[in-house]
Amino acid sequence: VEEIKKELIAKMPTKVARKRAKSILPGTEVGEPIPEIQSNVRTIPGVITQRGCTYAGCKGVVLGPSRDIVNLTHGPIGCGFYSWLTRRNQTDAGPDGENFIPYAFSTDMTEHDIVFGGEKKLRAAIQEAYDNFHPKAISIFSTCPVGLIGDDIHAVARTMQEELGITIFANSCEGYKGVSQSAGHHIANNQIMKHVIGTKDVEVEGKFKVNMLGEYNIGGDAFEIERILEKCGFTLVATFSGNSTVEDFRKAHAADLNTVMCHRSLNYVAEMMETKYGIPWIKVNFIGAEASAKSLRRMAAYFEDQELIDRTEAVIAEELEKVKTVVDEIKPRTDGKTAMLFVGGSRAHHYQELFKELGMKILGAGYEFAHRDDYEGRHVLPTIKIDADSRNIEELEIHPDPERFKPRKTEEELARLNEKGLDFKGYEGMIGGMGKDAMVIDDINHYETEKLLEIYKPDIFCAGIKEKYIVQKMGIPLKQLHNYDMGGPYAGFNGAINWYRDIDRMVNTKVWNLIKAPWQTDGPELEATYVA
Ligand code: CFM
Ligand code: HCA
Repeated sequence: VEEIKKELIAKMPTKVARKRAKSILPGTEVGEPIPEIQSNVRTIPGVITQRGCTYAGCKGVVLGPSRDIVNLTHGPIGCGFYSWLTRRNQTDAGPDGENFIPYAFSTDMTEHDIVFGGEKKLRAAIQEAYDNFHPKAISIFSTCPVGLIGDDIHAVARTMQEELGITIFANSCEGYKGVSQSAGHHIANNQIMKHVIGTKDVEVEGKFKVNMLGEYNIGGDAFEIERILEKCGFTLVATFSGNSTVEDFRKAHAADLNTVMCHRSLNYVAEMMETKYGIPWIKVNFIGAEASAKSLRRMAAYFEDQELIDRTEAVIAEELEKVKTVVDEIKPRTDGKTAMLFVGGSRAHHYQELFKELGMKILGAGYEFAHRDDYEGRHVLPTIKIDADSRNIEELEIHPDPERFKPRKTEEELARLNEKGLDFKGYEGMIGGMGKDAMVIDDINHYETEKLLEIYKPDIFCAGIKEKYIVQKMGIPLKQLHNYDMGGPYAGFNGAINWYRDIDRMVNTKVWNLIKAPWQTDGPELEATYVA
């Protein structure tokens, strides 16, 4: 790995090479000390990154999947248009339910508004959305120019909320606000925490009430998780934010356990909800059949109810049997094949489970915008240095809610359950256990991607739409781990089966190697010589 790392950075200018070197390192064996990796820092200007912007993380990722909130982009039309429906999150509003996901709401800011201010236009847009749809809530997102001209979107939200009598809140999530999407997650989650969660006190039926945090229903993942939870006997109060409604968010404080799926995008929400309402949280992972079974067992153990535990075991046994039949059929064809995954802030780790179930080897992996805890484990949180960019993102000060704070378990109960493997507030990072032969790279850039492909020639590469066609032109199949191409769900047990079948097809087809790009057969269309 060290040799390959040298080769990766060899042609970079010295300063760039020095910076990139801190974001590239080998994995470690289980139990070995985990080295520090540089992450959540600015991408080097001029480098082609996989990352997106803060607005994308705020509007596209966190609030976008909520179906009955009108998500209104305040900015030039491109921002709203290009973030329209691209993330493949699904929702089940039923035949008459409100579903605004297919719409793209925008104030369509123009030069005139940039010069004279856009607040009037924003007010008019909120009024128009209200008149046309009478939504329960409207959420406003500012894009880059709004921050530059200083429109006070929060003041507009406040006055319009008073006027219209519905929930209206704003997110100052200008694209440049943070170094990546991750800042946008934080901005959105803070506003949901401030304006929505805990705003409706109702009795929620059910003995075993849970929330699912960090599950966005890409390709229908949340539907599969809902199916499994219901079968086991859990009551899902709210999912943040796949297949969700604003009413679910409002009563989320009624749950007795928070389960966190994508910890990158909201581990701090779980923490804030524990402080404010007394709900403990555990990390779960429903990517991978074994990981799903383990998560369900821990969830059942938390409630300490024998009937729930037995029923959960029965569901796991039944589901794993289906899974095993498919693995037995497919694994002989995928065993020993190799994969690389460079995506997001949690999937590059979660999906290693599914590859391992097929006997495949991970040559390298990395996140786009994760923080050190996602690589090294949650225990490093106190040692993470807060830089100017992180300081830009508001940290809410949360106190126990005077009426609603109710510890679900005593300290002794929590300690006892922890000993049983519940591991409250814990999660492991990606590096530990990847093995010293594997490469870990944060915020991989395009040049490094091409080099890695040349060196390793993996049987499959996982990334996003910007990488897909370039990788395939190099003769290597690419699986999109963001939108799943047209596949999925991949979560839970049925999802695992879908995954095995799709990956089997992809690593065993020879089509990408048979195709030659025109410049590989006929030579380049244009030729030139560089004269210094
Ligand atoms: Fe969490 Fe996500 Fe991801 Fe993420 Fe994303 Fe996504 Fe992703 Mo694309 S919230 S960190 S910001 S799991 S949109 S559903 S696929 S990069 S790995
Ligand atoms: C985002 C959304 C994205 C992009 C996916 C991709 C998603 O980061 O703004 O680059 O293919 O999952 O849709 O991550």
